[in-house]
Amino acid sequence: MTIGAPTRAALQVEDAMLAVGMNGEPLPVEHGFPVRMLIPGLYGYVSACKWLTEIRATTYETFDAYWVERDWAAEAPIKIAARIDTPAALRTFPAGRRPIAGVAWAQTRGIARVEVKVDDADWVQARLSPEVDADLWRQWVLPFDFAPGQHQITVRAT
Ligand SMILES: Nc1nc2c(c(=O)[nH]1)N[C@H]1C(S)=C(S)[C@@H](COP(=O)(O)O)O[C@H]1N2
Ligand SMILES: [Mo]
Repeated sequence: MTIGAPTRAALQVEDAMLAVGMNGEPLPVEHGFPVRMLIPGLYGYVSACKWLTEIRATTYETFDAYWVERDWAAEAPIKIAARIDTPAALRTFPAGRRPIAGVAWAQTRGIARVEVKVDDADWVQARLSPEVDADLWRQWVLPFDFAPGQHQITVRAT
């Protein structure tokens, strides 16, 4: 495996690191023991090489990493995203009040707002957990009174 990251991201992104531990313990093998790279804000295939053996300073013109050879983008900043975790898709549950909830993330930028739309109703702002760090997921929740029937839930984050 070869994984190529921009030098400026490795040097300038706050918390870009070569990681040797996780949760106070040596890195687990499946997460890259003995050492891996980690750059917040970039997808794993362009930033997070595990089981590191070598770092080479080169250029995008002279070297294509593994996935770039397979036509993936050479540079890939993580896109803002939000996810609905509950209710799960296609589940059946009693009508009435229950939380719609999930997580949202936009590494290095942070989440300002999460809104939820049920069926054809207007967007409603969800409650957000406190921001611990712009690089971390935010949980969001919106209690909702479900009428009987089938519903379509959409989420968007800013
Ligand atoms: N050596 C090596 N490192 C790798 C990969 C790999 O296939 N081989 N996959 C990358 C991708 S695409 C991701 S998303 C992350 C996933 O590992 P993690 O869950 O430990 O972050 O590892 C990255 N580092
Ligand atoms: Mo990935």
